[in-house]
Amino acid sequence: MLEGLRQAAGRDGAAAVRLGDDALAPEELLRAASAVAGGIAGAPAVAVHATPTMDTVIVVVAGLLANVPVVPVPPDAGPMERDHILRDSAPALMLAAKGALEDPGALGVPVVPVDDVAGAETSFPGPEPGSTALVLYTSGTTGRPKGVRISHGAITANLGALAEAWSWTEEDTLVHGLPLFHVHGLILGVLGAFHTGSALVHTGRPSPRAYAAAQGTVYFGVPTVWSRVRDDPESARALRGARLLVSGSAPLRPALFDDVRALTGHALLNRYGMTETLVTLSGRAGEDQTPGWVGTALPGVETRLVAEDGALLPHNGSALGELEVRGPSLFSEYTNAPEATAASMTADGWFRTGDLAIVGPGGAHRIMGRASTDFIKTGGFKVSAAEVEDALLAHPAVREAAVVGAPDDDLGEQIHAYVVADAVAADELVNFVATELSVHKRPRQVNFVPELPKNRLGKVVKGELGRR
Ligand code: MLC
Ligand code: AMP
Repeated sequence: MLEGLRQAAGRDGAAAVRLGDDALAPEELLRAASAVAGGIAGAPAVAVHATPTMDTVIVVVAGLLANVPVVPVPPDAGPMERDHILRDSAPALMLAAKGALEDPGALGVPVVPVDDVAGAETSFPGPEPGSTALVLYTSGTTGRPKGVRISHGAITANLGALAEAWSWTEEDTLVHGLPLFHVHGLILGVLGAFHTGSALVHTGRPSPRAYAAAQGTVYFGVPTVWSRVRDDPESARALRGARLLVSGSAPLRPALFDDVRALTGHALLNRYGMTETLVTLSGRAGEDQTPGWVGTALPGVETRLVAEDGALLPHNGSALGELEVRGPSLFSEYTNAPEATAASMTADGWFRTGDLAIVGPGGAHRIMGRASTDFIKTGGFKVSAAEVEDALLAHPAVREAAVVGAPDDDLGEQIHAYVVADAVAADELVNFVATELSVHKRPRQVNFVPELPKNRLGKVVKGELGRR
């Protein structure tokens, strides 16, 4: 998976890997990473405080070299979320830039500055394809995020398929500013560049101006990023010289697709993925992109539609069912949750995505919604309603809480909370969640209600929230 980076290191004039204001030549990055690899070799896992910086990239590459699973921890994760991740993944240590963490002693894991772990450069045998490369945390329908173990083989297979689908080569310069603790920004957005050998410019944050200034050939964004590019026409027009603009991680509205095409001259290529499956469906570079659709299965991927009674549905462009996928890029298991792993898959290896889809006779897929209202996609981040409800309930003034996703032009969905509470300001609850969990999990609106609508079994009827 680091083939492209290794080849770039041997090439005269290969572009530096850029993260914000930091740049390292490919050979310098490999040298720094193999020194860290020497220091972490043999650890069962290491965590990294996953800021969008070169340090994070060095630690991830070091883990790949030393065959040590890396657990990227969202840098803004508050105590409730971070403690869960660290307890669940049990890393030997957490690597972080010097001074990056306020109270490292409180974490229950030794925190070591990335510079201090560097040992002698060491060379390692290649990893077994089935061994875990990364453990990424993703929100499920239940309270706490689940650790998704992703193997070296799954990543390599997916990046190979994407390179083919997107004609992605060492001639490209990939630009994005997505977080380095999820599939999109880290696996596609960093390891994808290292697999293909393309140059990489990470803009720190995905701002339209930074995208415009970067002069790349391939750009990645979640729909919220593209909606902000659309709202900054000058920056949007600067992307006309690019080769490919890719959208993923959340539904892309046809109106946004049209607006971006009018400004940039590019039809956004949509692709569909999940932390547990990596990217499974995608448009192809050089072919027509159909707004509202997410493309066809990548090489090696199979899909099927399943009705509520378990019957298989036809791919006729109208039958709607749950999408199941199978292929080489599926995750290995959830950490410490064999029941959840078993429930997510059929005995013959089909993963239940929880997304509702239709499939056209030519194999094009359209995502129509999802089977559960228990999670929210906001700005491309998946957020468990239950996790936010638990955080709200941890506030002493809150007696009951229910959280839903409300449609929003910019974020796709916004987190709205309905709470039964003693006197407390909405802002205080928003800040409480932003501090205990990650900032993007905070409610954007808090509605105080005298009671929550419930059915006869006492379960909150979320469909009735907001209607009263
Ligand atoms: C605001 N801020 C607060 C706050 N309110 N901080 C603390 N407490 C509060 N109450 C601060 C934040 O810290 C941040 O500061 C700033 O306000 C903006 O935060 P935000 O408003 O939450 O961010 P926003 O602008 O809405 O973010 C939009 C976005 C982001 C597009 C940049 O949503 C994003 O990065 N999305 C990408 C998600 C992603 O990568 N998903 C892929 C999942 S993988 P500061 O200083 O930081 O600016 C997957 C699989 C697949 O789905 O197929 O890809
Ligand atoms: P995550 O767990 O963060 O990996 O989110 C995966 C979910 O994001 C999928 O199950 C879908 O609901 C959604 N998703 C990802 N890509 C797309 C896309 N291109 N269009 C619509 N939804 C998407």
